[in-house]
Amino acid sequence: MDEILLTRALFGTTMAFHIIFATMGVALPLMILSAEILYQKTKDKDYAVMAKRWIKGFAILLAVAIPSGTIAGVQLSLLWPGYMKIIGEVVPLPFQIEIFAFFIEALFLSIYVYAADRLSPLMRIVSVSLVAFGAAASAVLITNAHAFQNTPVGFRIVEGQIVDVDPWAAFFNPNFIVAASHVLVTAYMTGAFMLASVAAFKMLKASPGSSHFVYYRKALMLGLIIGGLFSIFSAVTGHESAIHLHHYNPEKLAAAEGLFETRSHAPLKIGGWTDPETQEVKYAIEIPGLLSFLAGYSFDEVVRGLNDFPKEYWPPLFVRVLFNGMVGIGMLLIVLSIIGFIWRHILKRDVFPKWMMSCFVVSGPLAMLAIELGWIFACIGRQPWAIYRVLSTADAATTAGHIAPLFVLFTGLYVVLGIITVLVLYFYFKRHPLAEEIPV
Ligand code: HEB
Repeated sequence: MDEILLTRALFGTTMAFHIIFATMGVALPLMILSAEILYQKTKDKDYAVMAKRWIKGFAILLAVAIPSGTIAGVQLSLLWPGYMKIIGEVVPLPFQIEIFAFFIEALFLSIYVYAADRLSPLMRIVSVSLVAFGAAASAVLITNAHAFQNTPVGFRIVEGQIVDVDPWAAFFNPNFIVAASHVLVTAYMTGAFMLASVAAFKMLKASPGSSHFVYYRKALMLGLIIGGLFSIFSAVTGHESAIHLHHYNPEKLAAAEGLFETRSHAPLKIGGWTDPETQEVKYAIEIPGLLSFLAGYSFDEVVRGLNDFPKEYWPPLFVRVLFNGMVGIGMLLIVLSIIGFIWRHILKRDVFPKWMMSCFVVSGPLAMLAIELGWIFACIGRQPWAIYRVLSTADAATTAGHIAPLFVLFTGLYVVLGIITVLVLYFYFKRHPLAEEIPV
């Protein structure tokens, strides 16, 4: 493997690992807040227990999110000096403000974790809200740097020098709002489905009708309802992201859709894979005109194809599979949460059929997979650029070499850290079973 590919693999592995914990770190406070509010409203003690147990899980996951995020930050500077030079000169703001967001989150988290029993109901809600706010702000700010890579504005390069810097223009780059909202809502969606998965798994082990079964069913429904709502928002913001690509990064959209010739009435192709030889998408279901319609709300909308761009600017064509995987999972989870909701709240059934339970159990990991696919699609689909049309990935990368041993070392570290996290979660909740709070 060449050094640049290794550098990308190393950084990509770090990000793929970090994003799991970052996502949970953003989403869990919202779930805890929802349980808190439900408890204050209904006085149903189950929800207080839920908030209490979720915050413990959240604290454990945050303990991995922080060091892995720190590794990501350090690797950003060490592996991508060319990139950090431009970021440092043009958009340092998101990284600087993020430190404050992190302080708010950490401060109110300790207040809530260690003093929840002594806080008034209002102060409990205020502190969890501030934890949620800090976490969301961090996610939005970091996404800001990613958005700048897609639509870099707020500076000019004259004879290799960066001039006319306007950091706020760079901060409010055209991709910012779209990307930040998609990242935020998909994180909330994923956290909710992750908790739904755990609840469904536990329900399968509890005897129907028991107090524990009822507790887990409440947790499952809370996860499904919030997850379902946010999966609809994910589709809306995802659709906005696609329109954004249509205007600002058409070769990424063309690669995602396997579109080679620029045309109006462009069809939407679902599934399949792109054959670069024949320039066709094989084994896809084609819906005539829909891509044009989705991109511009008119069948006459002209969507640009890959052949409009020099071949060295084409993203790898396999990104289509990543994109379809993400969209497919999103659609599936919308349907699943609607079915679950109808079954429980409209048909008023107390137990779910086995197949539905199995779907609930896999819903969380599936959503997390969609997060990974989304990030990989967004970043591989931007290739060959680190900063679109400004800095190539090759120019951004370090030339120091010796990446292979680092890659092996860090991958090993993540495997070990991942296993330890699962064990810590497992043993913590085994030592503190639900029976401690709610008699069977
Ligand atoms: Fe997504 C990304 C679309 C769903 C996660 N997305 C993305 C993109 C697009 C989309 C176009 C790219 C952007 C750029 O690059 O700029 N989606 C979409 C759609 C849908 C979706 C249409 C429907 C359904 N997603 C989804 C889901 C999830 C996601 C479900 C999870 C859960 N994505 C994601 C991520 C990303 C994406 C994480 C990365 C970031 C950005 O934004 O970029």
